Amino acid sequence: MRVDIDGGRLLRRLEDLAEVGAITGGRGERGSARLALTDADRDGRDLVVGWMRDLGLDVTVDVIGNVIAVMGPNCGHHSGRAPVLCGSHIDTVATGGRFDGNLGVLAGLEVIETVLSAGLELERPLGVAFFTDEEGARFAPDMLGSLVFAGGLTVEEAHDIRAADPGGPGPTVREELDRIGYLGPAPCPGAAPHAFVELHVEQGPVLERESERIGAVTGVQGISWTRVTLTGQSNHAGTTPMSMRRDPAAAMARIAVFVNDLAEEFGAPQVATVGRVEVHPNLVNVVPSRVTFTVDLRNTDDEVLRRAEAALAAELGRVADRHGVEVETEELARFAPVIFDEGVVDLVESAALERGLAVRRMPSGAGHDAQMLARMCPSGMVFVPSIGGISHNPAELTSDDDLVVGCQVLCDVMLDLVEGDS
Ligand code: HGY
Ligand code: MN
Ligand code: MN
Repeated sequence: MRVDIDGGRLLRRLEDLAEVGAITGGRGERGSARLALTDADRDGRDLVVGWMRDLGLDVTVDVIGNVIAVMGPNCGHHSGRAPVLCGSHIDTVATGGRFDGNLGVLAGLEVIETVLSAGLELERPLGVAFFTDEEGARFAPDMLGSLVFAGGLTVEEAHDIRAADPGGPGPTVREELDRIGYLGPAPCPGAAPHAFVELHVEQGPVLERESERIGAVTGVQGISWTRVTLTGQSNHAGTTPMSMRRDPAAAMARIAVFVNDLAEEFGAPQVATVGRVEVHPNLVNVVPSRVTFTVDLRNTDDEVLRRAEAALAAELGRVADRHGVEVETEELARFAPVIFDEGVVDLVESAALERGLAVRRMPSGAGHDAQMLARMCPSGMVFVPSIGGISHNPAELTSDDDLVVGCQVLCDVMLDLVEGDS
């Protein structure tokens, strides 16, 4: 079964949502800042839930704030069967683009509106979801909402996570869900969908470099987030001889270089990032007393990722000894690589080819909610190119044509998943 989506309507909704928490980049690029469970996230949620309700969808909010909207009797669907679900997230990093996550949710809405307007009679319903705190930038780990939905973390544990706000720790997930009005009644783990598909911008350089339009995503690489706290002794920057110092900033710098060199030595796809650094007391003429920083390590091969983690742990011990500082580490996220359902990957590839679109099978460098839904049902993803491979940056950009064809492929795959029923 095939039906053509309304690309203009999709693009308009993307623009409207981008205005919520709108920011501009260094060169005037337009992005969005809607950190999880902030007022901006609430406003974005309210806008999208309004669109879901306008379509007559059955909208449920669960205990971790995930919002699932499914075709039901109010829009003429009566099968009551498990839905073919799509979706992603609408929370962003603080310097977010307009498409990361948002595309997958609004494309899902577009697919459903197209199917309803065409009056298609389906064997099972379509649904679209947005999951809480996919980014993990404010509340670690990332993909928090879909992890709880899939039963990978208890609601209680998730509710107690505190915000890594400046001068934090900040409020808990539960307090913030309650404050923004999204502490919902629906239980987690949630009901398993029949299948799940996520459309997402690639956020990397591959599709653009290879001049392909669609990525049939084969899986997601492993993710390891560690928060490291090094404690030394604050002292006078002018009077303290180097031999007397216990300087955690110098130690942190050595670790940052170490993980960068490690990734280069291991080679692609190993990556390493020190993305967040907090120095105390952060003053020009004071040897710091404490430095807290994060290390993000990723690899498609879990065994290699474990070697990288072990190398980091060993180096932390050596550098701590050298600088006379204490080390504390906390695991913020640890997800093994995920392989998507071969049948869904095949459907993405064949739907793209049927539309005459150059397509490639490829792993995802970024984490996504689909990797958590893969614990519950056959799941997969559709990628569209990111111009310049840039993301987590207001400069994130995908052409209108690619946004629209991505949505069309999502529509085709979802209808194939409905029809592929036994
Ligand atoms: O960290 C990630 O890969 C995703 O953006 N949450
Ligand atoms: Mn994303
Ligand atoms: Mn992201």
